[in-house]
Amino acid sequence: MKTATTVVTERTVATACPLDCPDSCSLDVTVQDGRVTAIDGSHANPVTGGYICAKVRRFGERLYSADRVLYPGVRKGPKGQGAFTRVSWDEALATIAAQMRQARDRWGGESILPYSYGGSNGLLTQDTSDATLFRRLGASRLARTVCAAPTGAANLALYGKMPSIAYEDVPEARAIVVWGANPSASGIHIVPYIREAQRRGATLIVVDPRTTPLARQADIHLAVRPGTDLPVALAIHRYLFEDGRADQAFLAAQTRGAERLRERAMPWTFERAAGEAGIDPRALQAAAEAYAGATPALIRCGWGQERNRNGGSASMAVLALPAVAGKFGVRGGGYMMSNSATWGIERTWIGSQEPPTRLVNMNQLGRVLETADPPVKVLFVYNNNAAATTPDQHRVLRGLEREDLFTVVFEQVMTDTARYADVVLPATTFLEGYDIARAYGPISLRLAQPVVETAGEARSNAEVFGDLIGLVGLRHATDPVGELEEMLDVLSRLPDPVGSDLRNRGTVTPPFGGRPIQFVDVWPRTPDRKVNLCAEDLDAAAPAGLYGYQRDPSTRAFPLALISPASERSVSSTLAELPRPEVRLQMHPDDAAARGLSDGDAVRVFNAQGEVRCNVTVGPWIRPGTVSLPKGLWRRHTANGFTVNALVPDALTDLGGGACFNDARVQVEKTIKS
Ligand SMILES: Nc1nc2c(c(=O)[nH]1)N[C@H]1C(S)=C(S)[C@@H](COP(=O)(O)OP(=O)(O)OC[C@H]3O[C@@H](n4cnc5c(=O)[nH]c(N)nc54)[C@H](O)[C@@H]3O)O[C@H]1N2
Ligand SMILES: Nc1nc2c(c(=O)[nH]1)N[C@H]1C(S)=C(S)[C@@H](COP(=O)(O)OP(=O)(O)OC[C@H]3O[C@@H](n4cnc5c(=O)[nH]c(N)nc54)[C@H](O)[C@@H]3O)O[C@H]1N2
Ligand code: SF4
Ligand SMILES: [Mo]
Repeated sequence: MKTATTVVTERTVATACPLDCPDSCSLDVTVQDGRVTAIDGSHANPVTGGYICAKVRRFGERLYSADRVLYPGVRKGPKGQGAFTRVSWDEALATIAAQMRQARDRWGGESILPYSYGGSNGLLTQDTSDATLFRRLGASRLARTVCAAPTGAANLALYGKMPSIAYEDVPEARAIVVWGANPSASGIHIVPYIREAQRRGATLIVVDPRTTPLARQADIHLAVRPGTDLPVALAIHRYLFEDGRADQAFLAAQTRGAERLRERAMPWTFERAAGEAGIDPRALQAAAEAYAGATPALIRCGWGQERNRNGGSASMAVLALPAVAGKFGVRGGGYMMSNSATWGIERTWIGSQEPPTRLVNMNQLGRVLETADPPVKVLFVYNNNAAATTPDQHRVLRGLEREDLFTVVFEQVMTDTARYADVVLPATTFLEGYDIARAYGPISLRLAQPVVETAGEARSNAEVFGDLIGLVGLRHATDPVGELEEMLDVLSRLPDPVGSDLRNRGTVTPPFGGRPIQFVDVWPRTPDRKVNLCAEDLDAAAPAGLYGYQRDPSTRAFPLALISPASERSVSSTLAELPRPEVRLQMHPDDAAARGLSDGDAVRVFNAQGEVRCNVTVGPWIRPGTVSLPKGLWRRHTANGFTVNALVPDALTDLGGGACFNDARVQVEKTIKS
């Protein structure tokens, strides 16, 4: 007989969210009888302010979902079917080690391709023992370009990735330009600060093809055609130079290359740029005047404008605006881009020597799997869901279907990519292991610690890659063994007092109280400490030269620009597996009318590369000529099992080798029921 008493133990554990989101929230996780029952924001990180996004509040559902990978498995049945036979860790790892040794001996180390990106995005779960393993094997190197490559190249060239303005200083600004960012979904904790600035009278300008929540509340919304940010930003530069609004003293003292930037901006009058962007030239002029006339003025640059053929030069032109307009040197003035470089953390723990093996651009995975020589024989995917998140989905899937390819996928849940594995390995989540969460919006570093026991037989990256180093016979006596040792090793290699503070307090006091003023507290980290407005190497690398505009690739057959912005339902494809409302293509009423479409109709979105079948939602929140599907969908979310990346070309951006996610061209038509 059952007794009537149940003992419930409940505790709250403090940790941090390391997911690929700018905010890096501090969390309080409630655990009841060993299971996560609630996840909330805490006040440990002041920017978190006690609240978090709805998706991570649901992370517990992911921990215990039917999608979770619980045991190692080897494939049974055809690739992609997702059927696996459970095996022991020993057997799975021995198989992988044997495949890697064999590939290296027969085809050379470069036939092994590690494939990873943000995953948990922490400092421990990437570039630690994984890097050691693949370097020692002489594997192909991966250029991690799927995100932030063009903005990163721009921020590096201009400012040497100088720390950005803090969220807390946003309310000081009198003008705020939100350019290619939708923080209402992608980094929610900045939004109250922007609203506070507006309450204090700041002008808000939003540059985005969609009417995002902030665009709705903006004084000026420039709904540009995707890929036209470059002429728009250059027109503002032209105005600054031509109207005597450029800060000549600042330009002379703190910058190089201003004259060349001016020359390249000259052709772009407001009228011409607005024509290219499909916006009202008067609105563009008003935006330029509002920005030039306000002090402090702040630009929050996002990633939307980087993901097209002009994305590198566009990001350069946007980020160069505060230098030309003289907006630095005051609290709340300057720019915000990724703040991840603020701590100056070099990954010294993996040593500086990288073998000069071939460098594979991750945006061209499908192409590489089909055509590389020597061929890729072992693909090891971790911290990534390539089948859903990489351009040219059809080609990626064809590559993953290759019978002579041995694919390992190390995953928390049975993703679209994991279904293609020959061996699948279960990974821990950030609630089941250690990590170091580094924000890239606020300036914050925080320890994430295990909150609950691991589900099933899941293991951490540190443990698994550490074991594989041993199994392929490449262990050194000094290598850390296991997750905790790896963690302590990383902490011991971080500069003082970062490592010791993280160890002792779980966090670090950021420099300048986390609120640096640009050109007062922090300065460009370029070699000559100046802002390089027209870097020679980038000028040589860009196909049309730096600030050179490449025209819209629309054709009569495929006239609509397709974009795929971040969705509040997921972080990239992470958490997208949780139940969600039906996914729909967003379309402007004019485009719908021209195609005889009404809200809710079933459509095919197609181009020469592929097709996506889903329903359409028609409304004015997107500009005419542009359609939108969410980023991060799983194949199960559309009627035909393909997502937006089936339509995205694997072409690269002008700078940084980035992905052209927002540069697809498509046609849309009503699905004919058969
Ligand atoms: N909820 C949630 N949060 C996330 C993520 C997520 O997937 N979901 N992803 C995380 C990651 S990995 C990143 S990199 C960041 C991204 O953060 P954001 O930069 O905010 O993300 P996006 O939504 O990709 O792009 C922002 C906006 O750019 C617009 N846009 C598209 N094309 C263009 C263009 O050509 N020009 C201009 N001016 N705007 C354009 C889109 O309509 C969108 O509103 O967010 C992070 N945070
Ligand atoms: N169409 C389109 N596609 C896009 C974008 C877009 O704007 N449009 N945006 C791009 C951007 S900005 C980014 S950053 C990429 C992101 O693309 P991905 O790098 O593929 O990121 P996620 O989809 O979040 O997948 C990360 C996976 O890592 C797993 N993971 C997390 N932590 C760990 C761990 O500790 N160990 C292991 N082994 N696995 C772990 C998670 O379960 C998850 O499935 O997507 C890109 N794809
Ligand atoms: S995803 Fe972003 S907003 Fe959500 S909990 Fe993590 S850091 Fe905070
Ligand atoms: Mo990203």
